[in-house]
Amino acid sequence: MATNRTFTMIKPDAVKAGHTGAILAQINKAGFRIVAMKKTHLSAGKAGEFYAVHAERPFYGELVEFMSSGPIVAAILEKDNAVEDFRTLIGATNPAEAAPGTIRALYATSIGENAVHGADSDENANIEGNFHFAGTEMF
Ligand code: FUP
Repeated sequence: MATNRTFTMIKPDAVKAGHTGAILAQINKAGFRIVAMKKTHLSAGKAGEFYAVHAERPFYGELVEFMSSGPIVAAILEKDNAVEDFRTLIGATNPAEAAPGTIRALYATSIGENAVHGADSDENANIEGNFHFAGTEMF
């Protein structure tokens, strides 16, 4: 279900640097509609839960520390082909490999502090959206 929805987070580096407005404007201009959105600060426990799929990876500890280091903006976005189109809009995980003009090329500083998250499948978009939002917060 919800194949036209994706889930994103503007990460602590980009929020701290004051890029929230510019990133939301770019998302808007690319044709995504905001279904749900909030500014929040994940605890280390919650960040660890969100990224549990990476628990065995060597960067997991740093990832959890970074994602709980400051406020984020979480959002569910809607558009035809949302997951794939949003991955294109944000660019490669490593900003050094991100296409020019993509959000990560513009605002990310490293592979670890890469400005934004984008769900990688319809299934994960749904799981991640439900992790952050109740059904009554989606419009
Ligand atoms: P992406 O789907 O592009 O966010 O990338 P991944 O799911 O592979 O990784 C999730 C997050 O783990 C990245 F956003 C940043 C972090 N990461 C690292 O810190 N180092 C790596 O080598 C790979 C990922």
